[in-house]
Amino acid sequence: METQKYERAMRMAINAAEQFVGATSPNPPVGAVALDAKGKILLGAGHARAGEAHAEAKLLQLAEQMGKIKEIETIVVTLEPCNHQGKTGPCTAAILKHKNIRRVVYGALDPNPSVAGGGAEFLKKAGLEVIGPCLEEECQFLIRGFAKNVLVGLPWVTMKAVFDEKNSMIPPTGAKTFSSPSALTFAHELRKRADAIWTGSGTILADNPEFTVRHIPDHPKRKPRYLVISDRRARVPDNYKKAAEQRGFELLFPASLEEGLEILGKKGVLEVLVEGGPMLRQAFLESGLWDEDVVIKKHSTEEEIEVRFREETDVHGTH
Ligand code: AOF
Ligand code: ZN
Repeated sequence: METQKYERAMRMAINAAEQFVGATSPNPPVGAVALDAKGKILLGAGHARAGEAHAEAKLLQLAEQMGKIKEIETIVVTLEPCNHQGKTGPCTAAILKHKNIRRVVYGALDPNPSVAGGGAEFLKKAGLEVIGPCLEEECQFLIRGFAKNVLVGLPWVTMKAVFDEKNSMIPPTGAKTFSSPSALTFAHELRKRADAIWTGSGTILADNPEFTVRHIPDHPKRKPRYLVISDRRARVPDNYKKAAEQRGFELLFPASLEEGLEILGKKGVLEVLVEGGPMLRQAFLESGLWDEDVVIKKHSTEEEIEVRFREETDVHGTH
């Protein structure tokens, strides 16, 4: 298969995109790699945040700066290049400007209904060789939050829970409760990729959690994350709310799970991380409104991480 030739480059493009998962909302994370005529990888780039250059546009800017633009024959990109004038110009035009670029390999078609199919077709009509999808499942999985948001208007819901050896749930703050630093790092990576954290008043009253990304560097200049609090009895004290806002959160107090998710969807949130106690966890599990469940099981000296997906959830983002 002709796509197989490009899988290594596509993996690099996926890696370039992954760096910015959690920073791009409401845009998808996208990565691109440039190859020369011999198929050698010249450079890669990822889309850093909404309003800034798309992955392909950034790749071309970098190539110009590095004096490599004329060497590019192929662009390998995780998402079909856009063909619309949005916050930035169309990537198709940016690519066509350089006559030495003869081929575009894409990972997944853009699920955005206003963009889908347009870019790949347009480039084909313009005479480029367009190859794809390549590593489609991986590329769709990369943008699962974006796909869910543009198709059903809701964010991807990831639940996180930590259980001890007796199968009882450990408070979501995690600090000091982990035996290995890697589990703590993992927990903060989950936060880093989320645009919102969802918790309950019980957890706040019991643990006074910070919900910040501290054990790894957070995305620089990231816009404020939402902190959604299920607090039907209005028990969360004002000083917690103030402190959370000072830590950079925008607070939301929805009346129900449905309402909260709809608000987040409208705000362009791609992924929300649920970090609450057993009651909130149960409510999400029963509602069928979750997508991914990350369970960390603590043993005496190590942790075991299990990830499962809701059966009806479309992990390939075609919803
Ligand atoms: C790409 N490469 O890196 C991204 C794309 O408002 P704009 O101009 O930033 O456009 C956002 C839309 O463009 C977004 O909804 C998605 O369909 C596509 N994102 N496209 O070719 C990128 N981030
Ligand atoms: Zn674009």
